[in-house]
Amino acid sequence: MSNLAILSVAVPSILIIVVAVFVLFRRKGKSSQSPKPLTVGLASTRERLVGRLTALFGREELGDDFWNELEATLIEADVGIDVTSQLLEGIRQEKNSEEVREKLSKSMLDVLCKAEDTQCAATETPHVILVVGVNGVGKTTTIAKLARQYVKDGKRVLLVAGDTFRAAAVDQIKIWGERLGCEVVAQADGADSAAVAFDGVEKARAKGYDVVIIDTAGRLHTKHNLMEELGKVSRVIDKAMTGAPHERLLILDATIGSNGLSQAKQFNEIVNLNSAIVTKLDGTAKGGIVFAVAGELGIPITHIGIGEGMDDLRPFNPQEFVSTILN
Ligand SMILES: Nc1nc2c(ncn2[C@@H]2O[C@H](COP(=O)(O)OP(=O)(O)O)[C@@H](O)[C@H]2O)c(=O)[nH]1
Ligand SMILES: [Mg+2]
Repeated sequence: MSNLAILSVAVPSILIIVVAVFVLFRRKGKSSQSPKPLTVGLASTRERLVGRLTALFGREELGDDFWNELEATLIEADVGIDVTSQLLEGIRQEKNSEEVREKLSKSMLDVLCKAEDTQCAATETPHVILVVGVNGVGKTTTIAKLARQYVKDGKRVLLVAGDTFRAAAVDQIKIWGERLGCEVVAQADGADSAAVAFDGVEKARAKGYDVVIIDTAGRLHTKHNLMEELGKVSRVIDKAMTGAPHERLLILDATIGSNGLSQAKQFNEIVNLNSAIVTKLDGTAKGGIVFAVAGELGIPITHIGIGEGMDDLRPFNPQEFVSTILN
């Protein structure tokens, strides 16, 4: 075969391959960039609640059965007993199911908005965020998702590998730092978590970072000494910058049920939580935990996690949340 013949076959083939690879990568990039709709992320909670409520609200008579079933539906969705009574208070005298539906949605919104009012605004620089929660709830991945949003907003973000309990945890946050282009403050595993946090905040102040996000070990809340250590981390950060950590953020896994609420209470006692992110709402029909956190503890929810993708962390919007799970 002459050189010309080889070239006439090879050049178009190479061109086709290059174009195919280009198209494939563009597609991949696009699909990972398009955020999942909330209706998809909350599909299980929505199906369960909408299904049961539609059947209930279709009834003519609003007798004891109706109220008992409405109460059970909310409790089974992890809204919690206290918040369920709070939601139904002032509605029980209603005779018309359409009115009940409207008032329920309004009181759900009230519970969320009341907590939302206490949301901490980033007024100081650097804005220091201490992230707490038990193992596996999604702390480190949520930190990466949050950091990415701050970076998109043009902020300089410093990550701190405060989970010094396991070497893998330090590596995990370093990898995220590299991917996101954020610097990571870390020491060898087994180092004192409070010392790493102190270094991180000092560095952020000296180098003019806008946001510092501190990862911590997912120690079990039942281990008293470990909770104490978390208290120490928080106090040491305040020494590095008075008033910090400004945001004491709890990451809560929606799939663990009512245990989540008792975890939240214990973390709250130690670090005085002022924000929460509920993750894995895509994996449960019990999205009512959001109301329990806001209503029982008064902790504002800043974001919700509805998937493993980088874009599956959404700023929490009470109005949108209530209308999605009820309609
Ligand atoms: N389905 C789903 N998975 C999540 C979500 N958030 C985190 N995860 C997953 O939860 C697992 C544990 O996350 P990791 O950040 O390592 O938890 P950590 O131990 O608290 O730091 C990982 O596989 C994450 O991808 C979410 O909103 N939805
Ligand atoms: Mg982690």
